[in-house]
Formats: sequence, C-alpha cells, structure tokens
Amino acid sequence: MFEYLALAHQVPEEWRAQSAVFSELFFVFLAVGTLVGVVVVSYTLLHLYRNRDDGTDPKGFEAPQLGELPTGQSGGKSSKLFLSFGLSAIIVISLVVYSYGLLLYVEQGPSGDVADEQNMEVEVVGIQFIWQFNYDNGVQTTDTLYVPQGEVVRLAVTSDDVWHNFGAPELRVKADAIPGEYSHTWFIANETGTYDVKCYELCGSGHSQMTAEINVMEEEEFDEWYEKAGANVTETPTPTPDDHGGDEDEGGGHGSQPAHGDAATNARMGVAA
Ligand SMILES: [Cu+2]
Repeated sequence: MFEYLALAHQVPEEWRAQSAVFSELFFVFLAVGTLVGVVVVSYTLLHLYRNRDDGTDPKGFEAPQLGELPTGQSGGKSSKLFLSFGLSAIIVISLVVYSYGLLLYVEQGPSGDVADEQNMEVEVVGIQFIWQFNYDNGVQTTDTLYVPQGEVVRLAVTSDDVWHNFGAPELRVKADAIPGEYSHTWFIANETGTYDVKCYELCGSGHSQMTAEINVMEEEEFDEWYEKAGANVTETPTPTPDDHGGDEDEGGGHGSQPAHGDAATNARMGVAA
C-alpha cells in the first residue's frame, strides 16, 4: 500500500511511474472512503440509539414530510442537511479534480528536458500468438522486451492481425493492439528484473499462450546489448505492419536475441504454427 512512498525518492516528482500514481490513487480513495464510511455509520448508530423506542411519547419530534425539503424549518434539521450536501460536494469535486490531474499525467507521461533525453520508444506488435518488439535501431525481438532501468519507455502498440491487448500488470501497463492503428502508453521500471506480459483480449486458440516478458536491465548492460544487437541488423529498420509476414520472424532481428530467448521463441513458434 505504501509502495509509492518508497518510490517517491528514487525519481523526481514529475517522473513518477504509472504504478506509483495508481497506488496513490488507490490509497487516497481507500482512505477517504473509509473515513466517510466511519463517520456515516457512527452517526447512524448514534441516532439509532438516541431515538430508540423506550416507550415514552416522542415530544417535539418533527417527522420528515414526504415531498418536502426541510428548508422552511429553522435550526438543526435544515442546516445539518445542507452541511452534509455541502461536505459531500466538496469531497467529490476535490476527488474529481485531483484524479483528473493525475490521470492526465498518466496519459501524457513525464515531460520536460530530462524526460525528452531519457526516453526510448518501442513498437509493440501483437501477432497471433506472439509479441514482437521493434526498436528504433532496427533491432527486433520476440517474446522479450529489453529495457533500461529508470528510463521512460514509450510504447506504440499495434497488431498485425486481430485485436490483442498488451498488458504488464506489475507495471500497470495496458494498451489495445488494434490492426492499422497505434495505442500509445509508457512506463518506468525502477527495479531490474523480469515482468510478465500477457494478452488481455481473447484473440484465438493460442490466446492463453500469448505471453512475453519485460526484461529490465541496468542501463550499461542494456546499452551494451542494444549496440551489439543493432550491429547485427542488416535490414532496413522500422518495418511496416505488412513486413512482419505473419508467424515468420525476420532474419536480422532473430539473431539479436540472447541465446536463451531462441529456444523459447522456437517453442512459441511451434504453438503458433
Ligand atoms: Cu492476443
């Protein structure tokens, strides 16, 4: 629950990861909801007790009249009513403004000079039933997206055949993969390691096997891999969706995968065929 507090010191405020933003939204809504709930339930219980039927005649009790707002009454009833309306309005409007501001940030991603320098864009292509990743330097990988730690990774997600949905739950990343168009999203991974990717749109018989992983590497390690892989690329970079050729992996990109990736890729290809 307090994950976002721990993350806050690692990256500047305007650089917060989507996962941190969503954790904060969740925490704030949970806290406000709990507080309001406790107040409302306590108030209800208190009045249940105070106005219990103890056998005496309730003197001075003004029952609410159907269809009439108690505006004409002076004192307690009407002011309490409008106080509760007012408080509710303030809480709801504040939450709307607050969430809208945060969600705008999630839509656009970090901005500013630093963010412009330290970001990379990868094209993600969903193909029955694999995920393919195309980097700016022409490198193409299948099943594993390699990214550097602590950098803004922008994804342009599309599909080569049917509708898919690219999702990495731990990073709070999710984007539709629709043929002929691009969905844009981004993430920052603050810790190295691997994160699961799944397809979240039923896309055919191999849907459940349409998985991949995001491998977050230390920056130097990533740069080394990126350069090495880039040097092996002989074909023209940035293939158009028509170039993907269905299940067939392209020559240049295939060689760029680390050795352990090949076995997994071939296994997946077997499934897809
Ligand atoms: Cu799919």
